[in-house]
Amino acid sequence: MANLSEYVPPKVWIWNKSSGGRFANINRPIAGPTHDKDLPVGRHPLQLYSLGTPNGVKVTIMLEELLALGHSGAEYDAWLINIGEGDQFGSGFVAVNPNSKIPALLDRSGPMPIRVFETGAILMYLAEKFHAFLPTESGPRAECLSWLFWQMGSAPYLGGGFGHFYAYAPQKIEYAIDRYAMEVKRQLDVLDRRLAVSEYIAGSTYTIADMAIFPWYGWLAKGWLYGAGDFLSVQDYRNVQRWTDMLLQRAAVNRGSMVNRTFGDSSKQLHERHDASDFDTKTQDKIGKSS
Ligand SMILES: N[C@@H](CCC(=O)N[C@@H](CS)C(=O)NCC(=O)O)C(=O)O
Repeated sequence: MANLSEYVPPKVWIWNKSSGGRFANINRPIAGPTHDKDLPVGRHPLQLYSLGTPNGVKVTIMLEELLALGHSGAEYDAWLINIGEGDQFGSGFVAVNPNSKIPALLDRSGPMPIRVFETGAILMYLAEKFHAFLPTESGPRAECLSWLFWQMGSAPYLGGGFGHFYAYAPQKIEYAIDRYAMEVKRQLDVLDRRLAVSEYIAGSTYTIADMAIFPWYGWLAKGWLYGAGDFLSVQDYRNVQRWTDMLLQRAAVNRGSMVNRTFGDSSKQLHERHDASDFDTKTQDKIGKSS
């Protein structure tokens, strides 16, 4: 292993604002709003405040799947929260998610708005509201929720651990990259073994567990996260590849993956979604801007 310069932690940690790294400008050791800013509200029952990252996409896939099933109550306005600019610290956003992370959902269909944050909670809330994509029988339901919460516990090692140290940290630290590469490959193997014996993650039907896991581990399997496809030999996880290819055939998965997306091919970026027709008319290539 390469020599690391010796770091001796001080007795009491203090915030070094210039610690570097891709997200140094938004990372802070304190919660709460940094500025006053109301959130916009559109005409639909559901208001989503998000960004087209893997966490954001879980929810837009679910909403597009619900609409594809004919649930008009799942019509939604998807507003862009630019986390690089600190939008998640605006007072309106913090009121919907005190944890200041996208996505956050406001259900305005009832007499009082209901806020929901954390993607596991949002997916369960929508599944229960529309009686869809979450089995009702106790065994299959337990399997689905087990995998849903597996994702919630596992993805921080992929994003905050592996992705951070492999792609974003100011220095490449062999110890950290090794530690998280090992864990992420173990997680891919967990999925690969499961998908060797099961068509979908939770069994023979497509559920919110697939929607939660796909944007992280499906995107990783296609080499779309952190430029790490070769490094992690993702092609070796044949069952994960099979399952990812199957989900990529779904129109709602492709629509959901476009919403609030601000990177890549401009024809796949729909920065805000307020109507089903926006997919045909308001992508960045059509409105003449790209970022
Ligand atoms: N456990 C959360 C994770 C959400 C999350 O980490 N969101 C990231 C973007 S993918 C975020 O908003 N980061 C902004 C920040 O940390 O300030 C969930 O599942 O909803």
